[in-house]
Amino acid sequence: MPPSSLRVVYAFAREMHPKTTDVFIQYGTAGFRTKASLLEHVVYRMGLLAVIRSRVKNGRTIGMMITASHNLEPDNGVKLVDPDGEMLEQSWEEIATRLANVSDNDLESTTAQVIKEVNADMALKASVYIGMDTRYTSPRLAAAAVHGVIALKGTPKEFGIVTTPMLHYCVKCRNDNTYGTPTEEGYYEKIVGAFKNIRQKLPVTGDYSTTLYVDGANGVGGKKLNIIRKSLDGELDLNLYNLGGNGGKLNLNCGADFVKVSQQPPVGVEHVAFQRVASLDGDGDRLVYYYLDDKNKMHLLDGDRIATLLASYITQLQTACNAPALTIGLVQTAYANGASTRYITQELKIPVTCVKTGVKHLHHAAMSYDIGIYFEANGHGTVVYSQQAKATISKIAEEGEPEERKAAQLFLNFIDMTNETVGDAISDLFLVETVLCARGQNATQWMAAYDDLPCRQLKVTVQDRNAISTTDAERQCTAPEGLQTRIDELVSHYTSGRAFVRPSGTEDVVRVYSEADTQENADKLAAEVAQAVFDLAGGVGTRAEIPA
Ligand code: G16
Repeated sequence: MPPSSLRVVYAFAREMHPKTTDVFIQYGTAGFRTKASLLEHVVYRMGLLAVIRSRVKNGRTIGMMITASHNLEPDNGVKLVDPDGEMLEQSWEEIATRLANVSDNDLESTTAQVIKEVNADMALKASVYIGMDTRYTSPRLAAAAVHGVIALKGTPKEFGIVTTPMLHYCVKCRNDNTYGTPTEEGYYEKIVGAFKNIRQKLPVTGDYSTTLYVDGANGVGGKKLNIIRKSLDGELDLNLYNLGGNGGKLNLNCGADFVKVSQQPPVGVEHVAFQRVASLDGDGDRLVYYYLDDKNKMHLLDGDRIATLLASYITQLQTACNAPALTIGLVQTAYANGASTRYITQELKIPVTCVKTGVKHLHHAAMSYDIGIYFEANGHGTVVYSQQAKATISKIAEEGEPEERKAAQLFLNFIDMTNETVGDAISDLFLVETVLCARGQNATQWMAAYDDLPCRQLKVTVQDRNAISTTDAERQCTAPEGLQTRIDELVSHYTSGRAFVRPSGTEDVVRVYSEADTQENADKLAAEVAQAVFDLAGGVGTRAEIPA
């Protein structure tokens, strides 16, 4: 493409998606995320970048997802998806940030500079898949994405409203047709099809009940489960709540993030003692479970519990199909409850790696195992399998001893049910239901594996959250000076105390996490650490504002 044709980049920007704010925006934990009103020019520019990225990848398809996931309705966001369905390569995040922040006048020259820098052959075809969540601001932003793609002569394909993991899945399938069909229907066929196959092999036994309540967070995940529900033929009886009707607001007092952080049940869900409830987040990439007991006390089964459940079952399958050479590992973040890490290493005897927050970090670390299980405590995670693992299990399914063959065939269905590209609430829900069914367990029995240490998460608003720097997978704070010493001192007063702070990459806050021997102590420790952040890192207001 000759440089003169880049003029359209500026013309589109000026006429349709001008930069109207000087607020600096950064590619964060999961792309750009801020008030939707500040994002149109950013999304347009990411359309340009997606085309450049596609050409650098020899015309393979790149994804763009318009969503702010767990954030409340006024926010929105955009993230790019690489050809294998994984998050954008980290070295490109700086380029994305640069392109998002230049003035309209400098956009043409910066675009040319980026093309040169990454050595993109602009004569190649480029393909970009675009999806969006249910926010009322999403269609407008999706249109800006399309304009960005067209401005650089790429081919956009719009998927409309889909869950984030569906878009990741479609990108992967478009670039690797052995993975599946790159459509929403193709996704259902693979994931739900595998679940139904497994159900033929594993009859309902023991204390497992096929009735599952679901909190849809008033977002896209619940809507898609409503489509799936009709095809389940009674294999799973889904009672769906918070589907976006009756004035229910996206992620407001409901959804996986609310349930995990506030440790309270969501509004809008009927409560029946001991009934297990699956809670999704706004774009369907996170899942936590909970139930209320007969005293109305909530018991949370978060990402750590899902990880341990899946890891123990996968180990069982591995033993049953006699494939001991395959390496298994589990990846967590600093938010993982200390009790879960102990259970995984000491009881399950599986190695654990701790990495920085953000599925992009976990996914990468998990890929160093044949079978890598990764979950954030907030319910974001999946399982990834190496080619070697898939080939080994397939071979056993064909050539093993009768019992090994049976186990390997089940294992292959289990793999098929997994969305390996990214954490996926729908796929994870079917995985969890499969394990509970296979074991004949109810939620209380699932909960009995180990006892969580009481914990608390808080948010503190400061003038500049980037004033906080961390190291050691975010477990130690290196700036501002004195904060880590203060945290250490506070923690030392508590039995089983642990605490850390980190700047959020999706909200303009500093996050605080604490653990201790009792809930009262965990709450107290979190409040003290939050106050220390407020005092030493430029808190906004008169005292540490501590929203749940
Ligand atoms: C995103 C990321 C997650 C991360 C979460 C919170 O989730 O994909 O990996 O844990 O944000 O990140 P932070 O603490 O930096 O704000 P989601 O579901 O919002 O896309």
